[in-house]
Amino acid sequence: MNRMPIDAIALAALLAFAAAATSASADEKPRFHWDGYFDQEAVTDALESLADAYPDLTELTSIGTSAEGRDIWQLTITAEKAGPHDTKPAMYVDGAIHGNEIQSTEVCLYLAWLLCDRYGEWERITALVDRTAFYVVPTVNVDSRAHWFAGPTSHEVGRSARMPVDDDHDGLVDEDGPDDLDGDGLYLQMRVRDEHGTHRSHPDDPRVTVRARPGEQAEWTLLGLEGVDNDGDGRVNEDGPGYLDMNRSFPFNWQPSYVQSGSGRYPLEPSNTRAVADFLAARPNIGFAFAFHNYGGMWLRGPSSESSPPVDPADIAIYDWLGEHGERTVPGYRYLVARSDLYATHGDFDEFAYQVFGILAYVGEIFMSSEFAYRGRSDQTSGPDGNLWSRRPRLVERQEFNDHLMAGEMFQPWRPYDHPQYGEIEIGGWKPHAVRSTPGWMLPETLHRNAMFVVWTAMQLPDVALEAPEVEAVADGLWRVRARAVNTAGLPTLAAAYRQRELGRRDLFTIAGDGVEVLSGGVVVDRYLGRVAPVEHRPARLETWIDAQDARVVEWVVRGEGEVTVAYDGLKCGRREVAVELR
Ligand SMILES: [Ca+2]
Ligand SMILES: [Ca+2]
Ligand SMILES: [Ca+2]
Ligand SMILES: [Ca+2]
Ligand SMILES: [Zn+2]
Repeated sequence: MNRMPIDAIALAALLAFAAAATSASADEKPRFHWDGYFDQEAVTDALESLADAYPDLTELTSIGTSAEGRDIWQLTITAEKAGPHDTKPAMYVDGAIHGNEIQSTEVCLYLAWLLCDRYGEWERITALVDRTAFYVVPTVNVDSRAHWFAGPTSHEVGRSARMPVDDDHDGLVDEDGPDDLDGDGLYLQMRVRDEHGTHRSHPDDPRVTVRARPGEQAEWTLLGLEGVDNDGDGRVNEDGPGYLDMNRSFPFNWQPSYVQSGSGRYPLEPSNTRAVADFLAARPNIGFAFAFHNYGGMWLRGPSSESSPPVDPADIAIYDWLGEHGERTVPGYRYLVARSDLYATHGDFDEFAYQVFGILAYVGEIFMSSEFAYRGRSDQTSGPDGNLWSRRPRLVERQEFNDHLMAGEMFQPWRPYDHPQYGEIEIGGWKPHAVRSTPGWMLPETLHRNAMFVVWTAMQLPDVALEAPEVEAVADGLWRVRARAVNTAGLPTLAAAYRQRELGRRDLFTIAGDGVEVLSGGVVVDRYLGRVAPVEHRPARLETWIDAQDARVVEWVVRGEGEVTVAYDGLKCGRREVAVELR
């Protein structure tokens, strides 16, 4: 099959990184090269080849289009022969709501491929794809990720939605973004020699510009991202493409731009986030969500801001339990609380999913700068937590990594440039891949570990079985029916937030039969003493839920004869039913 197309400009940025490619093996299963990146065209090709190769496991749809008209692809993965996707507990996974956080898309693609490729080969993956559904949106911010690969680009640009925003309120839109002054396809950094400036060259590596501490002679002032004053307003690069941060645009605890910049004029202003919100609303079977970003090596849970309602302690216990597995699955990652351990955000996706839909959610921040490792025993010390770290400044070590592991391809040496506004300056610095992207040759393990934490979490989605009800005659034509539903998985059928905020219907434990009258019914609150909490109305239809690795027992008294059907029906755990004879 074809080599994935990477256009010429992107190729310059990708030099040191393998280009993503696909090929068919003898068994016609699609094979992908996971040691490189997929541009948006290659993402579409990969999704189409998965959909073509696995028609019984996948369904590829577009959930909407972006501002620039690109499809926002969504791949459903489940074994259709074991039931339609919307009758199964489901996991939602997305990537690249921030377009420059590129490898989040590859994690989604890898997950989708892994589930299809190992189906029928790995027993637990097969069972999982039979029992649950995965909804994968590899790239939410399709426009900016496409521009990031097309270039010119920088690790700093491409986070925003590609929607025109007048950032400086001068009546002109996107009139002064970064400029590729030397035409190398990269937006690099500018610096000017200045003994009264703020920075100096690091003595161990003059390529590294560090802040001058008190008493140290400054050498440089940093002038920001490469560019000129395009509109003659006396400011440089003050209004680039965008700026609207889609992960501040969700309609829970949303705040306007004067509270939090980049949130847009109103919630869900970008069509991308509207498509995601509509998708969640239309899929009440989703029990858990992952949104992948970079970087920092973190599994983040809410609450996201001071003004968010607290996370229910029962849900925290689940997050803590899963988070510990997440830390072990991707060594070095930390499980953290977004608000208290990191920074406050308003209108972010995972808070929206949790608070509005009762979907437990993690943000996965892929990649740690400590992975740019070049260190030996002599420059390590044992920290209080037993970890090792380098004594050298991280940026110096990153240059060593650049030199010895990447043959120098991560950094563009400083070069003089005659700037129309600043005069004699220098342009250089870290290339687009060099800061927040996993180097291509390190990607396969990163993708696998992150995807497997999603897989393991999906294995915890509620797994409910209904046992054969017990029927006991209490009088002539009068029967007591006792039924028991068991959830053997690690997640409850409904999260505590969902139950306590009444975000949707509860699970229904029902009994029905032709000509059978249900006189009373209720949940058995003490299995040993047989105490029942009877409901006053509609006893045939008991509203309930089941905790993780727990059971729900109910009891009805019915009058009649023949067959009754007992069912357990939950939005997030599917429907089970069993027929039983009244005798
Ligand atoms: Ca403007
Ligand atoms: Ca703008
Ligand atoms: Ca300007
Ligand atoms: Ca400019
Ligand atoms: Zn992000």
